[in-house]
Amino acid sequence: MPVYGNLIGGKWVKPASGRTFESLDPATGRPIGTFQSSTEKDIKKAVSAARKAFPGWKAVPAPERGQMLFRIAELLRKDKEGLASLETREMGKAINEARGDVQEAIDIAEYMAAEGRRLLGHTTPSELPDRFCATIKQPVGVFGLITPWNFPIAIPAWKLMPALIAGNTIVFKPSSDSPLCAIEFVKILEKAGIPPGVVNLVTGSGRDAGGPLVKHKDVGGISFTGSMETGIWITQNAGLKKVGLELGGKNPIIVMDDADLDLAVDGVLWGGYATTGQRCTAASRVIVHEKVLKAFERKLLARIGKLKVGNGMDPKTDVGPLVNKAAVDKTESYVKLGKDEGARLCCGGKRIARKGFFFQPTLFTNCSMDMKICQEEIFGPIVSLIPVKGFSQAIDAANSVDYGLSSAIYTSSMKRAFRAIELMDAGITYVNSSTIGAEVHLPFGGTKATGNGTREAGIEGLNEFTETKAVYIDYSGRLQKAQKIK
Ligand code: UN1
Repeated sequence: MPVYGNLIGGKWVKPASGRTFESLDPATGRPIGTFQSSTEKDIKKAVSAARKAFPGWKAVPAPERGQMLFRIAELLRKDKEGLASLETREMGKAINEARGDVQEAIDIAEYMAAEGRRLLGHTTPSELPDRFCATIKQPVGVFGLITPWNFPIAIPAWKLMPALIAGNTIVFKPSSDSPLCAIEFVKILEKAGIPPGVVNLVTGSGRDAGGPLVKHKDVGGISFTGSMETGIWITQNAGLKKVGLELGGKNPIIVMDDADLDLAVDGVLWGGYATTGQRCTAASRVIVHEKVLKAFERKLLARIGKLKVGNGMDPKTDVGPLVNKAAVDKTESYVKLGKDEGARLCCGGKRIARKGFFFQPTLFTNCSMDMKICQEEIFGPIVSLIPVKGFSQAIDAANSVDYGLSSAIYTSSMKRAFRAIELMDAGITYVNSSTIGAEVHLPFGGTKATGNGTREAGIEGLNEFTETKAVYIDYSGRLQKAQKIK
């Protein structure tokens, strides 16, 4: 079994604790590697390496940093197939989706590489004569990145690429369910010429490695994607650091009575069961106009019956395993809860008796918004149908959850589409398309409990990793006072 180290100051090293953990292939339950259980001591070393590397990295002209990001994109493209298979082996998603995950990393690398020649500030007039005013973007310093396993290359890339182009140095703590993807990704950054100490990688648990990173006084910012509970803990423990959070969703698809039902079925299948429901953007609630409920349910059930559950490496697989045993237990507990709450189970509902962590694609109907299965993020292959009487009830249902990440409406009415764009309380709204499939040059993030107002990717994604400095240059040769002070 290969044993992997931490990357600190350009060297692959063993941690202080001497303890290790294994990452399992969720399709077989077999381990694929041994990794370091790091603790505060290792985090301290990594932060100090990042701090040491910061002035040098900040001084590299941004277009030159951009060249390295272009090289990262090139290397990712070259190794796309290898990385995609590794993802499937380590966290289970269907191989075709794993390719998409690597592609998303290539896309953001290229997008942020080009930012090396922009990183735009703005100029603006002064209220005084002979004074020039402008803003510039500066790096924050050492940034801590804490990432999940469900997009084990794309999400680290969403954070690493803007952080790097802006001139930050990094301590990266990946999920313990996908450390090997993180390690292989970081090796590509090394190969592309990112200097030693600029990106440091420390594996280990959230409690023993993530916690000390969040609390470290020399870390200027934390970017986290994961659960709401951990996100709240971070805001309470990060002190005055810049904190960027993406904390999941309970994303609705509204299906109106004037919708193309077959198109909507495609969207629900893709949004609800792709990545086995393990996306922050997964469509876990489908709010259906009662007039079309029966017809929609029938069409959807027929299609769910055809989904092929299996090892993600099989190109015919639609739905891979869940990531680990805990995820299977959690999904199962929500099936029981749904039944107890009075929802009607249409199909699925059971773990699959074979090696690995498989669960049947599951559909509930006759659900109502007061049920926990319609309120809580399950992160498994469960979709709930919620009947409504009309448009305004649909919007109310869509908005009556804590989260606000993604949302969608299927309708042929222009008026309803635009109303929904205006009224759905979420960071993303799709019209006649599913809740998943965000593109990297648009901002990604959500309202309410999905986060703290930051956005990743797109031009807005740079804000999380930069400080904006206001600059005043006075060329009058005398002391000038603003605010009309004489
Ligand atoms: C996530 O699940 O956290 O829009 C990210 C999508 C993907 C990203 C999902 N591009 O579904």
